[in-house]
Amino acid sequence: MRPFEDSPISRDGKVLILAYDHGLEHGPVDFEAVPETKDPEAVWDVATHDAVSAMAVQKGIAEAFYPSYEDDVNLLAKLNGTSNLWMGEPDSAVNWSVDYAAEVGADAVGFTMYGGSNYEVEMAEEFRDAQEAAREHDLPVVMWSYPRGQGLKNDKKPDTIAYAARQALELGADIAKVKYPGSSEKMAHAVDMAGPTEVVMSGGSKTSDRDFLETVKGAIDAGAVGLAVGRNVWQRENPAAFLDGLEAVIYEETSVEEALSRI
Ligand code: FBP
Repeated sequence: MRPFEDSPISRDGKVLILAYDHGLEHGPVDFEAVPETKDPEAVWDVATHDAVSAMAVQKGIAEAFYPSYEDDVNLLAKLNGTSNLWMGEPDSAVNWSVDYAAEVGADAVGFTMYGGSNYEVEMAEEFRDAQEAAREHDLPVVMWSYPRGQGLKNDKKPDTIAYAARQALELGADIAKVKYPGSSEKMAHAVDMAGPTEVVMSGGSKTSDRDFLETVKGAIDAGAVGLAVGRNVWQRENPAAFLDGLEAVIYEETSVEEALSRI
């Protein structure tokens, strides 16, 4: 395993993963705010922004578009994913193998883990196979660590999020992507529980420029190395301008006021 700072998806030890898999996870409804973003070709250009250290996509989008962007964008192959049409207990189909992702040019792999789901055991076993194959290819592993399922009434409880961060460490992820538990102090507890596994904040549904930047700043101040974000970039009229603001908060650790002035 490479030290995190040498990982292809780290920029000076920080990370901004731009996620473009919401068309699968949530469906076309997510494109309604800014319809141009339904076109994958248009969004790859946004991913060439300096702030973006990796673009997370599913197999079909990678196969169709990554050959044209491999010199300019780091590919994070999101290995599993499920549509919002699935009504069962949380689960996520493994849609491509690590070997195939590496062939397509992946610089890292991502995997959703629903701790607490009735399918947790099967998902952990699938994660084991993916994590060990990723080690063979020297690819960093990002776990979307989302406790979710019939036994969990509140997946944003600070203790639940700290547990999610810990689960990512124990199962061998290099980076844990967790929800923001509501304050910088509570996020710091999750970062603490993750030990050597780095933590990034999960974006979530769209909020105002200021609210989102304040949340990201809270995560960075807590020791998170960055952010994995989809809707809070794609559902803005000018995604590149908002990335300027995120770049300031994440990489330069500026104030929110300063970041807002760059948008
Ligand atoms: P968002 O910032 O829009 O939440 O997207 C980031 C992401 O990780 C995507 O990869 C994925 O589509 C989404 O979160 C899934 O999260 P959830 O199931 O909570 O909506």
